Parts: sequence; C-alpha cells; structure tokens
Amino acid sequence: MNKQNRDLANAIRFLSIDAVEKANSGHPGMPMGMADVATILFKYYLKFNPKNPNWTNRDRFVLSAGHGSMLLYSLLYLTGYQSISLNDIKNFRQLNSICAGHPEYEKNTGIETTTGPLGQGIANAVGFALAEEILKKRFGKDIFDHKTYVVAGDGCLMEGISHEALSLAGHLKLKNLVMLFDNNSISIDGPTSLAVSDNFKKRFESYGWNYIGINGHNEKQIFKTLKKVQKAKKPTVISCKTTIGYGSPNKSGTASAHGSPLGKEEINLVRKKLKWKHEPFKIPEKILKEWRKVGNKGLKEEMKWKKNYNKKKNVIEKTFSNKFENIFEIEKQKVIKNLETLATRKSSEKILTILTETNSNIIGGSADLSGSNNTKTNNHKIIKPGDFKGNYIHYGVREHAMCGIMSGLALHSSLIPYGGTFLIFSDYSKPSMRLAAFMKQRVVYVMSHDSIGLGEDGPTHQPVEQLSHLRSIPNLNVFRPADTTETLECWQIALNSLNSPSVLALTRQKINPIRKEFIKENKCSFGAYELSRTNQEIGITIFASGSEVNLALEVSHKLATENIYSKVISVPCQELFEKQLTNYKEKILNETKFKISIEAGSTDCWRKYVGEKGLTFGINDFGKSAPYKEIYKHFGLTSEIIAQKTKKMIKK
Ligand SMILES: Cc1ncc(C[n+]2csc(CCOP(=O)(O)OP(=O)(O)O)c2C)c(N)n1
Ligand SMILES: [Mg+2]
Repeated sequence: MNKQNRDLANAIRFLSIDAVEKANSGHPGMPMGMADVATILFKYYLKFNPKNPNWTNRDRFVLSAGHGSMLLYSLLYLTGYQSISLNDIKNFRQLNSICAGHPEYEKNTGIETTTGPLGQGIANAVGFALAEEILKKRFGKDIFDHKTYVVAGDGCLMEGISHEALSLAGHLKLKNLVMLFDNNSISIDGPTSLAVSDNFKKRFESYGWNYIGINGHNEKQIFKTLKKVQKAKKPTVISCKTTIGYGSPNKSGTASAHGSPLGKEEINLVRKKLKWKHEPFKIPEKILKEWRKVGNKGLKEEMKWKKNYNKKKNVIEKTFSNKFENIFEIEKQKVIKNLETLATRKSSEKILTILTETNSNIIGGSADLSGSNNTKTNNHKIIKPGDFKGNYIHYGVREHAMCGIMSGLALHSSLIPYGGTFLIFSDYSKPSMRLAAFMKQRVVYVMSHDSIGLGEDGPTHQPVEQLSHLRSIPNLNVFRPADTTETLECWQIALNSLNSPSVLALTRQKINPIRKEFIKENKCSFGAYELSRTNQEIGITIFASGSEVNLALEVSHKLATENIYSKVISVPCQELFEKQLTNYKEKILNETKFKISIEAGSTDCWRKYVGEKGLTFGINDFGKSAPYKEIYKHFGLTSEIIAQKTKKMIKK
C-alpha cells in the first residue's frame, strides 16, 4: 500500500481496535484484516453518496461477516455519513447506539441489511443483485446499473445457506455480484483446517462463478482485480488472502484476534508496528479529509444520474405505487357471488392471478413447489439465466436462501417478493424469516400444506409445532385463513403491511366457504372476529383457525341441538388480534366462562385464549401417514369427540 492508502486503511484499523477496546467486547480481527481491501474498494470503485445513503443506483455494500461490524461503521463515519458520528463509534455496542454489536438495518444510514448470523448477508446480496437486474431490464441501464459487493468470511462460506445462494446466483448469471472473500483461514476454534478442506476455486467455478485469488494486502492486486470485475460476465469472488488482526505482533494470524479486545499492551504494540502515533479515536485532519474526499466523489455522479431518473420518474413511481384496494373489493364480491369449495392454496392462486395482472412489482417464486404452493399464475414469466424480464423465480430446492434473497429483493427498492414452500419447511427458512421480521420488511411467505390435512405424505411433512414457532417471532404476522374470502383478506393485509413480513399458512385440502355474505370491512384485520352464534345468550366460545373453522361450526351446531349455545370465533391472525383495543378483545374473549380452541397444530399458543380451565383441541405429537380424514379422527379432531368433551367440561 502506498503511504496515503496505508493511512486510510490504518484509520479503519485503529477506530476498530479502539472501539472494541472501549466497549470491552467485539471483533477487531476481521476489520484489521480487511481494511486494505475495503479502502481500495471505497476509494476507487464503490459508487455511493453519504449525503444520500438511499440513492437508488448506489452500489450495495453488504457485510455478511457481521461480526466485523466495526469495519462498516468506520467506513461510514470516515466517508461522511451523517448516520454515524465519532461519538456513535465511541458508543459501540452500547444501548441504542447505531453502532450495534452486529450491523442492524436502518433505512437511510448506509447499513444495507442486518447481518450476524453467518451467510445471511450472502443471500441478501444475491437478492440485491437480482433486484438490480430485474429493474435494469424494466427501466433501463441509465437508471439501474450498480454492483453489489458482499464481504464474506470463512464462516459465511461454511454455512449451508452460502451454497444455496451462490449456486442460484451462478445459475442466474448475476454478473454484478462481487464477493470479497476474507480468506484468512481462521475462525473461532482456530485454523479453518480443523473443519474445512474445500477447494474454493473448484467450488466457485462449479457454481458458474469467476474465481480470482489475490493477496488481500497488496494494493496493486486489489485494484487490478476490482477493475477487472467491473466488466465481469458472471458473478465473481475475489478470494482475498488476508491476515486476521493484521498489524498485531502477537495476535495476528491467530484465532485470538477474532473476537475479543486486543488489550492495552498489545494495542500499544500495534501502534508501534503500524507507526500510528495518534490517540484513540483521533483521526488526523489530513487523513479524515482524504476519507471525506472519497465520500464526496459520488455526489456528482448522483446528479448526473438524477437527470436520467427525472425523465422516467413518473413511470417508475407508478410501478411502485401499489394498486390493490379496488382489486380486493371487486374480488371479494365475486367470491361471495360464486361460492366454491376450494383449498386455500387455490384461493391464494386466484388472488395472485388478479394481482399480478396489474402489479408488476410483485415478484413471485417457489422453492421447487410451484404447482403445490399455487404460487405461479398464468401471468407469470420466468426469470432465467441472464434474462430478467420475468416476474417469477424458480428458487430451486433452496428454502433458506429463497427467504434470504426475498429480504434482499425487498430491501433493494420496494419490490414485493413472495415465495412458496410447505409450512413444514419453514424450519429450513426460519433464520431468514426472523431477520426479515427484525428488519421490518414486507415479504410474504406462502406456506401451503399447513397441517395433518395434507394427508398421506405423513409426519415428516405435517407441520405441528411450526405455527407456534412462527407466532413466537416478533413482528411476523402468521395468517391461517379459513376460506377464499379470508385468504383474500389476509393477502390484502400482507401487501399493505409495509413494515412486517407475513406467513400465509394455506391448506392442501378443500374447504367449504365459511363467509357467505359480502362485508366490505376486512374482518381478518381484527385478527379474530365473531363468525357465528347459535343463540343470543351463549355459554361457550369456540376459537378456531384455518381448516378447523368449519369443524368449529359443526361443533357449534351439534351443541345447539342439545340446547348448548356457543359462538365461533375465527382467528386468522393471533398477532393482529393482540393489537386490538381492550374493549374489542374483552368482547371476543370474555363473554363466556367456557372456552375451547380447535387448530390442527400444537396447542400451547391457544391457552392464553381459553384460560387454564378451557380445552384446547389440537396435536402435540408428530402427525400420521394416512388419508387426512382418518388422521383427524386419530387425533380426536371430529365434531362428535369435541362436542362430547365440551359437554363433559361444562358439566363438571
Ligand atoms: C450462523 C452463525 N453461527 C455461528 C456464529 C458465531 N460466530 C461468529 S463469527 C464465527 C467464526 C467466523 O469465522 P470467520 O468467518 O472466518 O471470521 P473471522 O474469524 O475470520 O473474522 C462464529 C462461529 C454466527 N455468528 N452465526
Ligand atoms: Mg476467517
């Protein structure tokens, strides 16, 4: 590195070392190792404007190795983002500091996505790169033409999600995706040779990626390679051989530099070795000025871009304006006029068919279950390798990456991604779903085959505890609609939830309509609502969701023949019900002393509604392989058994 660039890189190193030391926690090794690569990237190549972190056509910089968060915070501060001040860096890892332990997405800050669970950033980056290609095709290269750079470490590449995401990126030929692999051969337990002997070159090449190996401390090699990738025809990984904790005489190149403060004595030695004479958190004027110059270079470029953008502004904004409301109202009327017995996955397809006719910002897909999830409609065109004019992604059997990629699509620029799989395989996607909820992203997970109702595929495919798990994730709305009208209403809420992802748990089996009259109001938006009652005065409340609402109606009618009266509460979304006003909740919850719940899944999340003495009908065991009606019988989910047990309860 020449003197000036060395100074720039050392500014990153010392901010990182000193912030970690002050917080007495954090990861200095990675920022010290990757400082040179990051400096050359930001100084000569990265297209960004700290004055407008949201510039649509900026390059995306994703830190998949989220533990190295100080690398990102240092870069954002040094290049002049308003979001991160020197004070914020001094507050690294303290309560409410923007400089959180791991990067936490916040719009308009330069932190493009939340990372920390290793490998997630890679999938997000694939989503960014894919969004760029899709939008470039739609609006032209003068509006969308940027790169996505992702910094990934040994750990990211060991995680399974990296395989899924890299493989799809290679297949689709996402040429604007560049991975900077921090190939330092060290992770927490020690040298990576303890656990890995992959041939990275062969691995990447087999995915259809360019693989370029360089010395990550050699300025010329870094510069030259970054120049080369600007014209790449495929996604490229630059494998940067680096030294973790670069500059630390006793800790560099070892796992001890990974995740703890270096300590005062060692930091003194690093200062000596790197000839850095400045106090902690003091960046000399000259160096800061130089970094700010780097930050200023994007302004002109954005201005130039803005001229092109203004010409197409109206068209672009129209695409992103969501035109749903009329559609939903008209469709709801049609559904009621022509009541059908349908599986809710089929109901969902009907709605999607209409939505996708007019909303080209909705990007569908499935993890190889398009026909089963009913996610693909006649209006969809497939996104193919190097051909991005479509609006449907065959994610392949890659549930985890699919969900991470969808987050990237949503974060990039208000595309609305939805993707399908079986509800049981939410277990394969949950880490990404959790992060989407944390990042407040509008992503829709279409999860069909939502219970034992799927039948013969048996316990490996029958979700039991999954609804309960998903409901426990904050800011994730879990919808389990009971018929076509409810499915439509739930889709409407999901699309209007700008700050929450949604799960639509849908049935494989056919369901009789439960809503037979047109009501303009979106009943599902209350989370739970009264569907029917057998008398004005009632003694029992029956809560149910999805396919079990019909069962609840049967039970209610059966009890009525014996002069036991009840109301049925359909509960399509517990999370939304929790948010209702106390009065509303009281009316639903506390009209009767006796309460029961019916849902073909684990029962723990219903206890709060039925109370200690209430009965919860559900399944707390693995399912069964058989025709579905027999499985319902096997688990006591029939109107006869439920009515009988309910009678027993009220007689006690
Ligand atoms: C999914 C996941 N598993 C485990 C961890 C804990 N963890 C954080 S960093 C790390 C080692 C990462 O090694 P590497 O990527 O090589 O980082 P380096 O030590 O080179 O900075 C581990 C296991 C995590 N953050 N995410
Ligand atoms: Mg490593």
